Amino acid sequence: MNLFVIAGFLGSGKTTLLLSIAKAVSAAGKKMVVIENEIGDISVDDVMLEGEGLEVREIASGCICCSLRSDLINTLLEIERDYNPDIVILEPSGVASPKQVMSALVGYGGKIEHKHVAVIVDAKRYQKIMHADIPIVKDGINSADILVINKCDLVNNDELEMIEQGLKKIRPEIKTLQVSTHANINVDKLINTFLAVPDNGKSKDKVYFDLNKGKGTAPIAYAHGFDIPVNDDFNGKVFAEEISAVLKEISLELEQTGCKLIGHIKAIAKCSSGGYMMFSVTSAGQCPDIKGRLPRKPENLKIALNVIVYGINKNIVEQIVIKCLNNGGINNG
Ligand SMILES: Nc1nc2c(ncn2[C@@H]2O[C@H](COP(=O)(O)OP(=O)(O)OP(=O)(O)O)[C@@H](O)[C@H]2O)c(=O)[nH]1
Ligand SMILES: [Mg+2]
Repeated sequence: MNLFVIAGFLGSGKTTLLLSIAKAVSAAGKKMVVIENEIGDISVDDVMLEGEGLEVREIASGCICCSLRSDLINTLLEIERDYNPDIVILEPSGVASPKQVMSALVGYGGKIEHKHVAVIVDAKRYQKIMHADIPIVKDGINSADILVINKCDLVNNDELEMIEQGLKKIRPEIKTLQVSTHANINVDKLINTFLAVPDNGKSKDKVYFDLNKGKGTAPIAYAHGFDIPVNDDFNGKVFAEEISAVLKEISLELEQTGCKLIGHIKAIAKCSSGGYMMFSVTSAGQCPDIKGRLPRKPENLKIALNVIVYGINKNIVEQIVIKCLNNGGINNG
């Protein structure tokens, strides 16, 4: 069994990239399982990946790098016993320390031939995220086997050069790869790198990450799940516009109320008979990226909304979410 970890800060593009890689790996005839560990009480990513036909194991809300170490080990043992896949792809939550995730596997009783950690760097938000000085971001850069500079389609060459230089200051020897999942730039190279890089033994490192370091910069995760009544005159386009307007409003209000950094605001609408629509916002005032499709006349719609932000009180996040949903005319039960 080979373990590939796709780590990186909130909203850097892990799941989007994972989906492209997973499809290619499956198409190459390899047996593969995806493990998702998402921050927040409601998962969004696994709903989306399952909607794309993938087999996903979810590890309950909480972070696999600290409190859920045994869950990770047990899940892997179970997967090895029941499926024995060629490849396991693990997406730790965007606030997990990749170093701790790998350290959590020390003493794993099963057989992992090859481990490889790709850390995704968000090119568009590079400066903002680095300035926020969140310990796990630097920790991620330090523990990567490869740094994937994603969202290249959103920045120019000068910005890319500046990011490369910034990363090389921290890890002079590190391999970097400039990627755009949306524009399909270098995703194939990443897939090849994934399959080719040998285990460098990093997982045998001792844990030295200081948990207390992150105290001042802990994220707030607020989750909200509800059903939406669907009428005969349901219109998917109007629905998408309404949800988009609400999410944009939430991001703006959060910023105006002093939120230090938007990690990821994401929502998924799912219909029980199949089909989903996912919305994602990673900066204030951004029109959400939308992925997926709903049936023309869904018989029901379940919404899961996850807001992960820094530097703001959870009650205020809740108030803002409820207010914006109400203002947007979204009946949130
Ligand atoms: N422009 C652009 N956007 C991208 C690219 N890759 C991902 N995104 C967008 O970035 C946002 C976050 O993507 P996700 O794949 O959900 O990020 P993630 O790292 O899995 O997020 P979390 O699991 O919440 O930490 C989405 O709106 C994606 O559409 C890219 O190459 N270019
Ligand atoms: Mg994700």
